Order: sequence, then structure tokens, then C-alpha cells
Amino acid sequence: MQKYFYLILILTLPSYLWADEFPQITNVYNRQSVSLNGKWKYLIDQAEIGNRRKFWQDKEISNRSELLEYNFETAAQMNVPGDWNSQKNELQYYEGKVWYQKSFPFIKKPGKRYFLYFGAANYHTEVFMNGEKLGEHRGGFTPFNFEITTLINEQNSIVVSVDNTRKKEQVPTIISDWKNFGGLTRDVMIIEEINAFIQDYTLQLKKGSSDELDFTVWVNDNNHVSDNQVTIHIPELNIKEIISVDSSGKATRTIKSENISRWSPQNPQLYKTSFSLENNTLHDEIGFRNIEVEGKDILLNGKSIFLKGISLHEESPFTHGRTHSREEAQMMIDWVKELGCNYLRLSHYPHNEHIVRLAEKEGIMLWEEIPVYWDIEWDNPQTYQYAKQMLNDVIIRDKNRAAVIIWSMANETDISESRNTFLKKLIDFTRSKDDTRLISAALFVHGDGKSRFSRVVDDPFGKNADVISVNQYIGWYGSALPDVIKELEMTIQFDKPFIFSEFGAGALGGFHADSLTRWSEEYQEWYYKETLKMCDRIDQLRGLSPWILTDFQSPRRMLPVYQDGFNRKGLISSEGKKKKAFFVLQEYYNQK
Ligand code: GCB
Repeated sequence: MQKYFYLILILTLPSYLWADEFPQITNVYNRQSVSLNGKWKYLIDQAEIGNRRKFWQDKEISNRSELLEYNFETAAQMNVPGDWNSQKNELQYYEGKVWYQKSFPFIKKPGKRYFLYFGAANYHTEVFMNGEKLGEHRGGFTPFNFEITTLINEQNSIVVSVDNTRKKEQVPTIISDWKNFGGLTRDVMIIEEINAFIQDYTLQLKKGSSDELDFTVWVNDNNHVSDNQVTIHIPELNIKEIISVDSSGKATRTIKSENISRWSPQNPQLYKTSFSLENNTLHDEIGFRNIEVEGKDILLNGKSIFLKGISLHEESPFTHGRTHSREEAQMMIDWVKELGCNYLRLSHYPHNEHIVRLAEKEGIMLWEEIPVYWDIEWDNPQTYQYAKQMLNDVIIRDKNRAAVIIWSMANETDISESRNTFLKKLIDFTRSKDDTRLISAALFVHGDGKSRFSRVVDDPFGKNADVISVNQYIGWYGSALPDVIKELEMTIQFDKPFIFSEFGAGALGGFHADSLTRWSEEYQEWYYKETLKMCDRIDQLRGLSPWILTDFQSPRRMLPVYQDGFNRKGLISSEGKKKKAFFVLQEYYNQK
């Protein structure tokens, strides 16, 4: 009986406990590393036989009489990073398991430690190296890593299964309005470190202070030495301090500096900073700024700002796949700047680190979000764990980026007791990890019956948020045309900054007609003109991130001729061409 009890216990343990992940190593692009990007072999495993037949043993065919019904050696290849959908016709709509394999030689250096790092893989990933399981990870948009020091050899084989099956309890859940790209979607690399190394650090201005830096460092030391010393050096600020870490590897210090030139869109100042432990030095470029709210204002470095933004999915109009490279990030940021933005909503999940870093360099403030999207399983503790884990991981990755000003908890979630509790727990968790940034979520509005287009913003989430954000689509969804937008009345029940996290209308790029014709560029142009006029009437408004920079694919948008698989609300078409509304918003921002 007891035996069964334990068996049941093991089977019901939340699966995140299975993962044998090493705590996230940050600032990976400035570390010594070997890229594993490039061609990987792959096998489609719709029948889910891979786990039973132990694909990870990656057998070579040594005996011609042996029956082996899988074989990486002769398998086709695809690019990593990259979603599978846009690379292979047969995988365009595939949802299920795919096994990846890569062989590579390696020269191990004495005294080094090695870590296998994945920028992201969607959704459930199991990782094996040289026949052994390293662990698994759930969640499609955040990094994870495993220590491989004792496993790595002169010749190696890594086998990874990635499963993008949608499941009720996952985050996001079954339904979403974007394409469920599967695969090893971001960079894969081996990070080289020494026995005791700086695994992570926080360096940002202390909340409410313009001359004190809060610094925390985490050293990972195999020998758990207690007197490791970390030197932090910011030459331009004349800062050089030596700090001893405790036996858990942690040290915290407040560092004073009078001369900080604070980061802002006009002055995206980043300071070259180095962190050293013995002879090992890790470099970064870090900006310092204050972000807070006061009444209805968002204050950046003490001054009220207006967020001139746009929303973005991680999808390229040229590859029709998930973006993952620095070059693609540059392309997006160039468009964002051309539009006149100082702010970008990275929706609806954490985007890759390249775009976050680039936005920061170019002076674009960021909203980052986790895919708590529409109605997920609010009462399921495992669902909460998944959401919390994602939030935790993106905060760890991006906490030193001055550009990130808002952590968003969710998008368009119906109010209920369990949803309110779930989101409140996420808020509390976020504040405990990072009390320097603002908290928000994209909320629904509802009618109050006073008139056809009067709307109230009174979601209880607003009580605990710093910024009240809502999505609204009057003039697109439903039968009303954009001429009714002028009748929209917003009653906002919170004395806090208010932003439109979304509004938008669909247009097929290149389709021209009169402005009454749905799907024409002219309709979308008219919609933007009316909406922006309406925005000017809301004096509590402190920003916008209209929906959306570029068209993107979605299983919900199959209308032939006009949609053909794309959500057409982009200001830039699925071929990368600007639509008329792009210029309406550009003019508005240029005058703002
Ligand atoms: C929304 C959602 C977004 C959709 C958009 C639309 O409110 O937040 O994910 O894509 O509307 O196009 O309807």
C-alpha cells in the first residue's frame, strides 16, 4: 500500500520539480561560450515513441541485421535557432513532439565548468547528453541551462525533444491569437566558466534615489568558499569596490555615486561595467534611471512622460517565423524608431534578449509580459507555478535593463475571485523580486449602460497596479464603424496613469478602397485618425501601444482573401510594407 502511495505521490508531483536545471546564468552573450546554433538533425514523433524507444541513446547502425526504427544519422536537418513551422512545409501547422540531435567535438580545458544553455524552446523540452538525461523545462519563452561539466567529452551527442502541444493547464492555455511556433526557437550554446564564477548580479538605482546603486551578486562556487571577493568597476563613474561574498555566494552593497547621468530615450546612456572574481571578468553595459508613478503621471527620472508606443509579436514579416537574431531585432527597432516611438510593448510573452538589449541601446522603454492570456486555469496550482516561473525567469534575465519599465502580469482576463487571487499573488511575487519597476496588465473595459459607448475601467486588479492599461476595439469589432469612436466615454475609477495597451483594426496591405470598406488600408487609416482624436480627450492618458507593428499569423484568422492565416492589424504588412495608418500614427507621435 505504502509503495503505491509513493508512486502516486511521484506521479502527481508538479513536473517543474523534475527539472534538473541549474539556476539561470545571466548576461550570457558576454561570457566565454561555444555556439551550438546551426544545423541539427530532427525526427518528427507524432506517435510519441521516442521516450519509449529511448531516442536519446542515439544509436549508430552497427549491425545491418539490427532493427532500428529511428535514425538521426540519416535524418533531415533544420536550423537552430528557429521554429520548425516556418522551416519545413510538413511542419507548418504541426503540434506535437520533435526530436533534435546534434553531434559535436569538444576540447575540454582543465579546471573549467561547462553549461548547456537554451535561450528558449517551445513548449516542453527534455534534454539528454551522451545518453543521459539532463532535465526538462516547461514554458516557451524563457532561458534554461544545465551543468554538463562531467558529461562533456571529446565527442558529444545532444538529443532534445521539444513538444508544443497545447494543454489546458499550460501558460498560455489552449487558445491564443498567435501562432504556436514549436522548436528550439532561440540560441543554444555551451557556456564556459571556472570553479567559482559570477552567475548573476543586480545593479540598478535604488528605488527613489538618483545617486545610490543597489548591487547584489551571486557567485556559484563548487567548493563553497566563503571569502570570494568580487570587484565591481564602473570607470566612468569612478566606482571600484571590492566586496566579499558570504558562504552562500551572495553579497549586497549600496554604492553611492553623485555623477550618474540617467538613462532616458533622449539620453540612452549605458555605463561600461565589469565584475571580476579573481582573474575572471564579466562585462556589461548598464543604464540607470528612476521610474515611478505620482497621481496620474508616469515619472521617468522625476519628469512626466508620455509612452509613445506600439505592440509587437516575435514574428518576422520576411521569414514568417519567430524572430531570434540581433539583425531581426534591429529591423524591428528601426521601424519602431521610424514610427516615432519611445516605448514598445513586447507582447504577449518574453521576447528574446537581443531585442531587449537593443531597445535599451536605442532609447526605447519596454513593457514585458508573460502569457497569462485570456482564461487560463486560475485554480490550478501548477498553472500558477508555470506563470510564476516565467515571471521569475524573465525578471532574472532582464532586471539590469533600464529600458524595462513595466512588468505585465496578464492580458485580457475575465474578473473572478480565483483570477483576482492568482494575479494578486503574481503582483506580490514580482514586487518581492523587483520593487523598482511598475506593474500592470492589459485589462478589459465594460459598458455601464449610460450610453452605447460609455465604458468603465474598474477592474479590481487596478487597486494593486501602478499603471492602468486597457485594450479597446470599438470601431473594429462589432458592427460599429470608426465614426462612433468619438462617442466613446471612459470613466476610469483609479487615480493612476492610464494607457491604451491595445487598439487596432485590420487591413490587407495593398488593398485600397474607400474608408467604409473593411480590410482596406483606408478603413484602418480612418480608424486610427478617429481613435487618436479620442485619445486626446482622455486627460489621464499617459501612453499608447496600438495593436500592432506587423501582421502576424494566428490560427483564428483564416478568412480567405483578407486574412489567409494572418491577423492583419499590423501597421506593416505580412510582406514588410507600411500601410497608410503607419503614417497617421507617425504624425501623431511626431507632434506629441
Ligand atoms: C486582443 C488581444 C490580442 C489580439 C487582438 C486582436 O485584445 O490582446 O492578442 O490579437 O486583440 O487582434 O483581436
